[in-house]
Amino acid sequence: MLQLFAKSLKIENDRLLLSHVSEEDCSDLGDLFGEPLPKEKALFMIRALDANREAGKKAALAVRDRSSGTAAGVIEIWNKKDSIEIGYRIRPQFRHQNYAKDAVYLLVKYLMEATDIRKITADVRRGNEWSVRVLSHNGFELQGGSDEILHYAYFRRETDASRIFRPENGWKILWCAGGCFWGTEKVFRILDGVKETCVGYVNGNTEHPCYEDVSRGDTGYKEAVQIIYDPALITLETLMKAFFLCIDPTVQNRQGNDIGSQYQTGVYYLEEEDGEVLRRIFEEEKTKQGRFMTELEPVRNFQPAEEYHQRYLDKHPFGYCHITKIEMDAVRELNKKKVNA
Ligand code: MHO
Repeated sequence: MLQLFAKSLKIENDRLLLSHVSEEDCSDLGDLFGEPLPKEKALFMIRALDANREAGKKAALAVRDRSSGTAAGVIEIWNKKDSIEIGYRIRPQFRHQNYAKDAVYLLVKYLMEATDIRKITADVRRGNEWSVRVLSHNGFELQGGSDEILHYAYFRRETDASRIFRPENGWKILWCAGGCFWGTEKVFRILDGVKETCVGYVNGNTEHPCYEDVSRGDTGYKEAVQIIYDPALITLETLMKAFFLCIDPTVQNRQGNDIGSQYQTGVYYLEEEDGEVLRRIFEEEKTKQGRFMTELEPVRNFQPAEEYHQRYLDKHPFGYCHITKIEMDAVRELNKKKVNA
């Protein structure tokens, strides 16, 4: 696990400053640049970086391996007009240990908590699969590019419940957590009357979760699919039939091979009238099981997941899916039954 030299990083007038240098930073920076680094020289370097950043150029931030204390790499930061751009260099011996992933994770988290920056951009040379993985695992999305360069961007995530999408035209909305959301989304897209789906993180306790956060299992977020449906074409009862055909409600914080609180099953609703119908359905389901662990709650917040998770199994037909073909076929059968039947 890495640690940011957060003490060297200050916010002044909404700008990032690397103004303070401790003895400890000096040896880490020296180690990183491969030479002993006296405090004066470190300060000079940092001032130069600050001046560069002030001039709209770049600043840098070192990251250190917490257990060995060794400097692992440097993150460079460029201030831009409406965003911040980052780059990073990680020492070769740390490249195979997810350090860059951790470094970018910490930096994004730090910037989102300590500043009101809304967008972070990063460019990657085409073919640099390693960096593409680091960025996409941290919620960066591909924005375009040229023959040589790919442009990635991270957008500030909003989780305020008041921002929850409210469909119009009489369509309705519901969130279902059925374990890994790749398979759950596929299930609901089978059903006639489901107009739109979006995978994401539901009812958690942090401000701007990304996949990395949620995978750590301590945010309270569940992987879920947001379902927008036409109630004239499909009822809540049918949606719940599909849901219970595919989940195992007897286990907690787990579905199939996936274990962790992000895999907890649950149904989350917006309107109290839906809550009433759902409670009735849940009571009936409970009588079918010896143990019943599936949650039913009003929705508090929902954060759409990164683009690469959306319709994942369409993008990767042989990708991981915890729901079997037999279950998918049983869901497909529901389309043949009449609405309200
Ligand atoms: N077992 C899968 C789960 C992915 S899911 C989006 C994996 O570890 O990749 O949680």
